[in-house]
Amino acid sequence: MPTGACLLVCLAFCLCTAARPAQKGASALEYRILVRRLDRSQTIAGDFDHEMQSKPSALAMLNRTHVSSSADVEVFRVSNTALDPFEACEALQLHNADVELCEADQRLSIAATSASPNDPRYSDQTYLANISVPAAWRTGQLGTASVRVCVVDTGLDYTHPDLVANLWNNPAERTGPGANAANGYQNGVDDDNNGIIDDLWGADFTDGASDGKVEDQNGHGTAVAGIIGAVGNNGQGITGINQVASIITCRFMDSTGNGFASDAIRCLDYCTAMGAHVITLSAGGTAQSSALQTAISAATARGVLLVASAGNNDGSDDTTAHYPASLSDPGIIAVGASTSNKTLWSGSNYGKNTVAMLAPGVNILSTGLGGTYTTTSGTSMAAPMVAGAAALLLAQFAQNGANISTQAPNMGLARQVKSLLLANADPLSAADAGKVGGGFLNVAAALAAVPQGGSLAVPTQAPPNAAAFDPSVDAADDPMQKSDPGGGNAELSIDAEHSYP
Ligand SMILES: [Ca+2]
Ligand SMILES: [Ca+2]
Ligand SMILES: [Ca+2]
Repeated sequence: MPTGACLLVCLAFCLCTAARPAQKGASALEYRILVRRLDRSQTIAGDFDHEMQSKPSALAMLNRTHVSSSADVEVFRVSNTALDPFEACEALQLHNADVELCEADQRLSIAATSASPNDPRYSDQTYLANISVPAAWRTGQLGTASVRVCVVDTGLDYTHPDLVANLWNNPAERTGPGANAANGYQNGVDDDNNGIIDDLWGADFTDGASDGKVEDQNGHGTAVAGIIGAVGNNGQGITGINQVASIITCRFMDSTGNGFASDAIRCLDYCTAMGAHVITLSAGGTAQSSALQTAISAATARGVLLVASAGNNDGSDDTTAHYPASLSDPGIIAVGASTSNKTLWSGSNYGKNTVAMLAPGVNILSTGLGGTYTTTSGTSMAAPMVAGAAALLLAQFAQNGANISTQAPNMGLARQVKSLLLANADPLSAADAGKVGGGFLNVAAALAAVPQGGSLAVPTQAPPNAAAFDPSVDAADDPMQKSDPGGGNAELSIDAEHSYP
């Protein structure tokens, strides 16, 4: 084993197995550094301790977390009592001739979150003010990594610099035997025994796959994720509704934005097993799947809120079903898209019994593939607004003392979140109110209504989706159902209007 590798193992071991022998009065700095070097296949070979002999505490851990594709840098997590990022980089470059660049990851030098985030394109995210997110942030609630949102979609650009810090990282897979920086923490072993090998950021079930290859080949899932939880106040790009988040990804749709219900079902099971509180599914199809309904019911029975897009056919989900938005389940919240004027967007589906509320869905700026940013329209972008709002509310529930565990039957949690979002929505115009069950998303109003002490009152009034679509009415007239190529395995497609590069 090369000296450098030994050192890395030793340093990681020391940190993992024993409390750091803290220096008097010193507490460990936690930060990340970005490194670009000529040959990433090798571990860093320099003697970190050499220059630090005079320091009371050497670099305790140099742990590569991921590689950024757009900037071509590796990201290392550092825990140290003596060195600041500048000194750590100085030492690295002194002893490693191939280190071209080393700098502090920006998050350290700036406050982690702020009610006035410094993200340069925040001013282009006018939809945030539209749904009163800044007012919600001013209460001090900016999101938390202890609430998990699972994005069931086309995958994720998991190296996007404006997403990485807010992505769930499967701890069991990351620390499995032999998982290290050199192999990208992929040891070829299912370390948490959940059936998926090396599911570091989530799972891929596209076309019957069962692996951890969640890379987004479409861009849709990456845009959805950014709305929910792009890293806030990190000096780059945009901010999510949750400036801090924990986003799990589950990929079931391919590069064309299409996938099978059977694969979506496996995603629902996976998200639930991984402890998701909110699942967002910005996709739909017109063919009914009772298996999909069963999987959703299993998730919502544990308190998981499923946020679904209403669809972009300018039609009623009450009369022509759009699954899963039209499914009958009180733990589903189906979202239609509005314009920036809080009116129903002309392309959005609607339905008094099925579509619970509206959120912005036109020209929505979010994260794109390859570390870029992109603008997309459709109910696909409206649904993650509500999912993001739900996550922020759950963060407040937790702060107020509620048990937000989804590990036991806890149906009241999803119902309560849904109820708060609906009860505190802005009223719609008379014309729109005739087409949509609830109002327009108001995050600040809903957040302010989260009860103190964590008491959960199950709403007595039946919300939209309690009755929802009756498939016996017109399923026989549904052309998609008649021609379902999957032999009962319904197909789902993204609900977005965008051509991705
Ligand atoms: Ca696994
Ligand atoms: Ca593994
Ligand atoms: Ca940002």
